[in-house]
Amino acid sequence: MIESMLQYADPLIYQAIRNEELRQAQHLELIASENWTSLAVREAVGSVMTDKYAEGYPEHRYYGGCDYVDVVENLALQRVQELYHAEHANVQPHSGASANLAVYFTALKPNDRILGMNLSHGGHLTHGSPVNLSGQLYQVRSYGVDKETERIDMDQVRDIAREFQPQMIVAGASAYPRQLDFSAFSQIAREVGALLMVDMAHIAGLVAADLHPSPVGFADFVTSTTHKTLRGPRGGFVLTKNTWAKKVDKVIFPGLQGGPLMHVIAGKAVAFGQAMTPDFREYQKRVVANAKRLAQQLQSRGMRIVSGGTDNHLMLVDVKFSGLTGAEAQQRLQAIGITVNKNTIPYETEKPTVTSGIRIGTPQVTTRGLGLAEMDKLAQIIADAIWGSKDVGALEAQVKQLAKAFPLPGVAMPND
Ligand code: DSN
Repeated sequence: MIESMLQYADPLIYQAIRNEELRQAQHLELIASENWTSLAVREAVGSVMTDKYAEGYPEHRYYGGCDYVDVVENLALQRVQELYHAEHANVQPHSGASANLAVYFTALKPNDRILGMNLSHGGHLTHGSPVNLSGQLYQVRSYGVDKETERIDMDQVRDIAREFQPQMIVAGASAYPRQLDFSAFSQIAREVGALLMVDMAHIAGLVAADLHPSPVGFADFVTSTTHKTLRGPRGGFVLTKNTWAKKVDKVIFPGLQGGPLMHVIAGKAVAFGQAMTPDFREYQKRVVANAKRLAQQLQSRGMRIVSGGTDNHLMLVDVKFSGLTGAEAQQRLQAIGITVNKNTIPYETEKPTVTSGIRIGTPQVTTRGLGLAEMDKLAQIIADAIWGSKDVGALEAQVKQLAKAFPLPGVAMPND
């Protein structure tokens, strides 16, 4: 029994996984935080490394038999440090949220003050939202984007920081289409005596490819996930200077986590290795070029793009003018085979479950090979769906055709 393949051992789970694979292959996935991992990454994640307990760190484990997991974790550490020119790394955080919590627990005391980006302006739950532990353990103030430019107003950040005197400033976003000025954040942090944490989860791939300025060197702590633009397995990591190394390692284990997910760390190591290649840099260039083109084309079809465009892999589309809410637009696109998520826009007037916008990202469709010509096509399909100006069946057929022309690597498709 234990050696039988999933298909026979558990047909229900097998079928659900197969259905998900086909869903991803037959639809166009435009969720900005998703991607399509390489077969090599998935092979590592699906390997025997999942069976091994390895509490501790390489060469200092609480269990025997750790020779090969040590090889894997050491390679992951060397690679991520080289990739981002970091003094110290920890690749054990199970997620970006755990990585952020680890930094807070490393550098702050309960009731300390943190200044992070407003969630509804593009920030993240773990940057001080009241529904997250970060908003419950610490006093929080937030900065946002300017009403006119819809870009972060660094003067506002400085003013709030001077008044609030935070112990930590958090930079980084999950729905911000513009470049982040880490140098300015770091100057403000120094001026008010705060530490700077940059959560680069969304842009980690762009930073690795030198297409976005790196926070390393400006920030005391850099956190990230591995599965967004970076195209690795689902997980997190922390980068820091040597001065914080011991403390952050201790907070992650034994402070917050138990046994590291060695299979995921193996996948991270593979992804970090892939991110060092010229191919990866070319891929990231295409991700950004595709996002810019899609944003321009949507604009030319009457859509309002928050801040007027994008510098990175994502854009926010304000769908209010079409008479739809974000939730309705998401639903309408879903019906024709395009997956996006509803998203608040700056100065949002709707509930987070409704919203006035959708967030669109190009990492996954770029991995499957869509280029500028396809962005033009996609913009036409999305705009027609949102304006309700074309037959749903016809739009669905166009999406199917695009998806078929750009198969996901390694997916066996059923015969038509
Ligand atoms: N859920 C992620 C995103 O979609 O951006 C952030 O954690």
